[in-house]
Amino acid sequence: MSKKAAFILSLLGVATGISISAGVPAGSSTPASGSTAIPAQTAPADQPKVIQIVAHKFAFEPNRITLKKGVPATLQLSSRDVQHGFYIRGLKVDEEILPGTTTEVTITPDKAGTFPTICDHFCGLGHKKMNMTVVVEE
Ligand SMILES: [Cu+2]
Repeated sequence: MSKKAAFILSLLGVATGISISAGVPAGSSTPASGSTAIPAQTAPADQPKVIQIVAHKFAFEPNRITLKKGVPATLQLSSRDVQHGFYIRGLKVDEEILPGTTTEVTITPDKAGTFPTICDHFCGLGHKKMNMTVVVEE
């Protein structure tokens, strides 16, 4: 009885092993070949716009940026002093900005509007006033 159970289990194990090993190479090879072909032809047009934002007590520089709806943009966030946050509620962006590193986030706004952006990591007495504006144009 236990031998029979072990036999069934081993069959299941083999079957599972086959389906996993067959699925992984097929899935990973398709995107890899696709992404090598794209940069050669359309890399410049597809390159997201890069915007650098520096956080410090108690402001962001620049304190207003403009993006386009549906167009990807890469935000490079850095801090001049302590840890800050970067929270755009309306665009579902929530990042930590650590001193000494650049936090990169690429967003593609799906709606136009004016989005208040705040530091959501307490950084001192002026923290509550630390904000900027992200404008998304249609
Ligand atoms: Cu803050």
